[in-house]
Amino acid sequence: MALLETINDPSQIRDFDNGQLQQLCEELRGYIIQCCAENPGHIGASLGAVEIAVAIHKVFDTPHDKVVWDVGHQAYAHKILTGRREAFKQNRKYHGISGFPRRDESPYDAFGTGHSSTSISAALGMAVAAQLEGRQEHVIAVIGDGALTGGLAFEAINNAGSLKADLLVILNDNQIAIDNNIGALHNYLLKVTTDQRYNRLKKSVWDRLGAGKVRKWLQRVIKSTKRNLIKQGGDTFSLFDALGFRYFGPVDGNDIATMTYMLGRLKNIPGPKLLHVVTTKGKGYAPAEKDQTVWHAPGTFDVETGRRTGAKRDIAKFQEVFGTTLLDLAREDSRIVGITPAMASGCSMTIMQAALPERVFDVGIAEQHAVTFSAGLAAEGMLPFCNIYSSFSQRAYDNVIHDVALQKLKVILCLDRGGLVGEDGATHHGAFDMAAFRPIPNLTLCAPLDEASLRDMMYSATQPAYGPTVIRYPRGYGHGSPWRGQPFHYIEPGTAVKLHEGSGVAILSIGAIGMNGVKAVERASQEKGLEVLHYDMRFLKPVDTAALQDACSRCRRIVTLEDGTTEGGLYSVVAEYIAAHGCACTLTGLGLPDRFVEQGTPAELYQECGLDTNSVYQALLM
Ligand SMILES: Cc1ncc(C[n+]2csc(CCOP(=O)(O)OP(=O)(O)O)c2C)c(N)n1
Repeated sequence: MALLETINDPSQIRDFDNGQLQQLCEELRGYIIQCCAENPGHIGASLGAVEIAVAIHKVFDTPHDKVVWDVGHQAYAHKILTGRREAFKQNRKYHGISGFPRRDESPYDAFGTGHSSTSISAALGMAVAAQLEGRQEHVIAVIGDGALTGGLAFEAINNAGSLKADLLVILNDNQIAIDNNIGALHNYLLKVTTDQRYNRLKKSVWDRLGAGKVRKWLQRVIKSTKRNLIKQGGDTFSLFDALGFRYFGPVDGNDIATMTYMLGRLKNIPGPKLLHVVTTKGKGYAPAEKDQTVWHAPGTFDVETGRRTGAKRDIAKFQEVFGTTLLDLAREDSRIVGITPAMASGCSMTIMQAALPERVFDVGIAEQHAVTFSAGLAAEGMLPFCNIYSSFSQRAYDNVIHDVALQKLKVILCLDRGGLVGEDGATHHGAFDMAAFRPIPNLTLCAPLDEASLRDMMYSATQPAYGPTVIRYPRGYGHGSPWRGQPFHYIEPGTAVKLHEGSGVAILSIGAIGMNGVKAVERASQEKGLEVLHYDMRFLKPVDTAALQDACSRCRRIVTLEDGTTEGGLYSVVAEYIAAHGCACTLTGLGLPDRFVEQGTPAELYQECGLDTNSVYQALLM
C-alpha cells in the first residue's frame, strides 16, 4: 500500500512511470481483494478492470474529462483512486458508498449506473454537449462485452457513428458476462481475439515499447489490425468500422504499459473511436480467475484459501424454487421453454439448462428482446417462462404492453428480485413492478407468500384460465415452508386466502412480505388479545373483491402490506375500492415510499421503510 495510501486524487498519478503504475495496479488489486473478502461486492469485474481505470486516470484530465462506466460494477479501482479509498471499506453498506458510480457521490462519477448498456448513449450526449458549448473535453465510455449485447449500446453506436462527436469507447472484452457470454457478437469478438495475429500483436506491443519507436509502430499496428479484421470478417471493414467508428485493437487490457500507451495515442484522434481491450475477469486472484461466474459477486471469503465463508441456511431460496419448478413443469409439457436475459445463474434457470439445454434461451443482456422473443414463441404455441429481475424489466415495459398483453399472448413473466434487494441499492430494488404492471389490460399479476405458493402459481399460470401472467417474488431465502416434490395445487385467478380470522382491524398483504404480517398478527393476538383479519391477497390483478368487501365491511381500520411502492400498488387498489364503495374505514399503507431507497442489508432497509415485523405490529395497534 506504499503508493496507494498516498493517493487521494488521480492527478497524483499523472507523472508516474510504468514501474510505478504497475506497482499501483498491484496495490489496488490487493486492496480490492482484502476489502471484498470482508465486505462483499463485485470483485471479479473490478479486478479485471484495474489497468483500464489506472490508465484512464493517468492519461486523461479527470474529472474535467469524463469517464462513463457501463453497469459500474467494475469501477472499484476508479472509486479508490478518486478519493474514496477509506470510504471503500463501507462499499454497499447502509449509509456507506454505493457499489456503483453515482453523480452525487463524486465529481469523478460522470454518470450514475447499475443497469447495463447505458454508457455509450450517456457518453455520446456528453460529447455532443461539449461540442455544442465549444468545450475541449474528452469523453470515454467503458463497456464490457456482455453489456455490449444490450440493444441500447447498439442504438448509441449507430447514432455516434453518424454524429462524429469526439468519443472514445473502450470495449473491455473478458469474454464473459455473469454466465458465459453468448451470441453472434460474442462469436465475432472471440474470432478477432483468438486470431494468431492478435497474439503476435500483443508481443510486438511489448517489444516495441522497449525500443521507443512508437509513432511509426502505431501506424503499423493500426494497419495490421485493419488487415487482421478485413480478413477476419471476410469483409472490407470490421463491424465497428462499418458503423462509423475507428476500430483499434485488440490489445492486452491488463498490461498497464500498453494501456497508457494506447490511450495516450488515441486521445487526440478526432471522432468516434473504439479501443478493443482483452482482459481477464478476476485478474490477479486465482480463485476468481478460475470460477468467474461464482466470483462475479462471491460474498465473503478467506483471502488465503479462496474459501467462501458466507453463512448458508438450510432452507431454499425462492430462486431454487423457481428453477426446480420450471424443470418439473417443463418435463411434463414439451411446450414450456425458459428465456433469460443473461441471468441464468442468478434466477436458477441453470437447473433447467443443465437438464433440457435445448429448451433454455439465454438471449444476452436484452430484456426487451427477451419479452418480444417470448411473445413470438407464444404466438406459435410454445409456453414461454421469461424470467427477468424486476428492476431490469423496467426496460421491457412497452414490450409487455405491445407485444404480450395487447395480443393476449401467453407469456409467463417471472419477475425475480421483487422488493428490496439489499446491497445493490437504488438501481436494483424491485420497487415499481406492481404499480407499473397493474394498469395493463389482459395481464394477471400475482405474488406468492411462500415457496409452495410460488410453485402453485407457476403451475396455475400454465392452465387455460390464465392469459399473459406476471409472477413476482423476492431475492433470497424463502420461509422454510415445504415445497420440494409437493403436488401442484391449482389457484383460481383473483382469489385471496384468509390467513387469520378477526374483526375491527384487517391487514391485506401481497407477496412474501406478508409473512411479516403473519408474525405481527400472531403477536397482536398473543400480547394484546387483538384478533386481526388477515388476507393474503395473492393477486393484484384481478383483485379479489369479495375479500375486499369482507374486510372493508367488517373492519374500521385496514392496513395494506406490500414490498413495492404504495402508490399504484395494493394500497391504491384498496383506496380505490374504499372510495368507490363509500366504505367507513380508514386505510394505512405499509409499502415502499415515494423516494429511492439506498443500499444496506435487506433487514436494515425493511426496517427503514417500516416493513419489518415490529413496524407492522405497531401499525396494527395504532
Ligand atoms: C439491464 C441489466 N440487465 C442485467 C444486469 C445484470 N448484470 C450485471 S453485470 C452483468 C454482466 C456484464 O457483463 P460485462 O459487461 O461483460 O462485464 P463483466 O462483468 O464481464 O466485466 C449483468 C448481466 C444489469 N446490471 N443490467
